[in-house]
Amino acid sequence: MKKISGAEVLADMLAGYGVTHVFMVPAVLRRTFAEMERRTAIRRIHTHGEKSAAYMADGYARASGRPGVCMAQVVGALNLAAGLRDAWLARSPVIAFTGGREPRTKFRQVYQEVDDVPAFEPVTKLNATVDAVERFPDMVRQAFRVAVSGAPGPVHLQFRGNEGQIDQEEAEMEPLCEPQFARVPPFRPEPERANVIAALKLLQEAERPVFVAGGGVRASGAGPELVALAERLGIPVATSLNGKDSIPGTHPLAVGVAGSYSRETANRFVAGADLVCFVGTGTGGMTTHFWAVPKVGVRAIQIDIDPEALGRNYPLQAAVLGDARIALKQLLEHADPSTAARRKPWVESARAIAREWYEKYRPALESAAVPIRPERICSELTRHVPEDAIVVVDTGHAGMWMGGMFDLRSAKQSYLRSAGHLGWAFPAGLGAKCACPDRPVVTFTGDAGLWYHIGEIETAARWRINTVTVVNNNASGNQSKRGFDRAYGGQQTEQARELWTYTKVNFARIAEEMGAVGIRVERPGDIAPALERALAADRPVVIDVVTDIDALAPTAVS
Ligand SMILES: Cc1ncc(C[n+]2csc(CCOP(=O)(O)OP(=O)(O)O)c2C)c(N)n1
Repeated sequence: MKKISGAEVLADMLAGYGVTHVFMVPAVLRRTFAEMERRTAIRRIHTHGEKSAAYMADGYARASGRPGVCMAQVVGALNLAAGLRDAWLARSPVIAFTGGREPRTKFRQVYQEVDDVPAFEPVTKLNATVDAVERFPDMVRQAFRVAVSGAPGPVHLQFRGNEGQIDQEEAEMEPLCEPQFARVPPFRPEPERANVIAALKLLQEAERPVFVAGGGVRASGAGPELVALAERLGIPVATSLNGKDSIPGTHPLAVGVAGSYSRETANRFVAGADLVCFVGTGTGGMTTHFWAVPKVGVRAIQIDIDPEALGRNYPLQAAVLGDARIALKQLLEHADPSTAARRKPWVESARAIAREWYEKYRPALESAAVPIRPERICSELTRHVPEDAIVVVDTGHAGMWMGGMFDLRSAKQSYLRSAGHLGWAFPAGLGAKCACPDRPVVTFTGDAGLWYHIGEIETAARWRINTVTVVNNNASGNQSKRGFDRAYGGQQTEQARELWTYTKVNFARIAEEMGAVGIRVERPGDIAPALERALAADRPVVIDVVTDIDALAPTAVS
């Protein structure tokens, strides 16, 4: 076998696994980048921070199901690790490469170096070092295998040398790839038949059952099977925020997002169920409003690929271990549609509750107020986001507004949300666009969210990553208002506003200066034309919507 360098192996393997973009701040694995140029078509997106590079890789991974790759030299490693937190929480297959310590200079106060490996431990499924160049092929294969297998998640490989200079060394190596592990899911384990039958019996006998679908449904591509089963048996569907795109919000059986950043009617509906079937959700605090919706003790079924998730928070009547799509398909094969008759009143009540919600919120959704109400932005997005769009949403108020007030209209639309980190959405949207260049990407963020990684507007413009970013600009992080009201015993002082307000800024102008298109919107009637213009633009666009600082999203009901 011929000797080749680690750089050649790594470049060939990334291309072999179908990686189209890597996201990083230089300088790391420099020779690998030179080999990428010589040997592959991989785009090397250099960003304005390692955290945003990790978020881009995360958006890339969530949009496509293919691992997103991000990198940092040793001094940026912990910035990168910080960016893996959201991917870890959302179970997103991100692969992080960093430069690391060199045995010859360890423990000598060498420039920029600390022991970074332990910091990756809580946010990775695999956290390993590559100390001998011969190990490139098997360690890279293991990185892909672990990232996409079971419940997916981030992995970290630290390459020897502060910039990963080990990549210039040579050995006899074969850059063998395993295409099976190039995307989620690599396997579709079949559940045990007896468990499927037990779950089906419970669903068919129930009078008021509900599905709660999570991000595992997206990872498995199981949305169509879920909707088909719901239709066949007459079972309404609520989702977690991460699973919002399991069913279009406009579907007659959709009751909306349950949990904390939710739609109140979804919580009321789930709370009234006599049987809850969780599919691909970790039944975590956000999905269940801290285990209040539904209450622990409700009759429950769970379908998950992770055996440790089954029954973790809700004791189960039936547990189904396996791939969500396969499990739902098997349920569908055996389902008896005649049992749907007993759930007719329950399905009717789901429709009634949905109508009731629209009537209650219609004034806000259609509000002509200036400054603009965020509900109006959500409703404009419901109507005007394209049929095949990827919608990317930040956390905090952005998550609350869009979780509760925005509806997906088509099964071809995707919804990706921050799992808790403010500032995630804008760079994640850029990553999503890199992974799916033919689909429109529309990002919704608050101004505090945009500030985090505002420099990446320049990255988007430089690389022509043409996303549309809608900024709910109230010159504040006003989700914090209620919390500070409480902290001040009910009434904040004037000075307390220093803690959550910002300078009024025109983001459209900033965007223009960085090479993007900037559109400032001050009247609600101008939102739709702005979206239309933005979606047709040949550059990234920031739509700066001036909104009401006093608008607070409704809090979850339980
Ligand atoms: C990394 C991180 N730090 C802090 C928070 C807490 N946090 C949640 S929402 C929020 C303010 C959000 O402001 P903005 O994005 O402008 O939206 P608005 O509330 O004004 O609608 C903050 C600070 C967080 N979620 N993530």
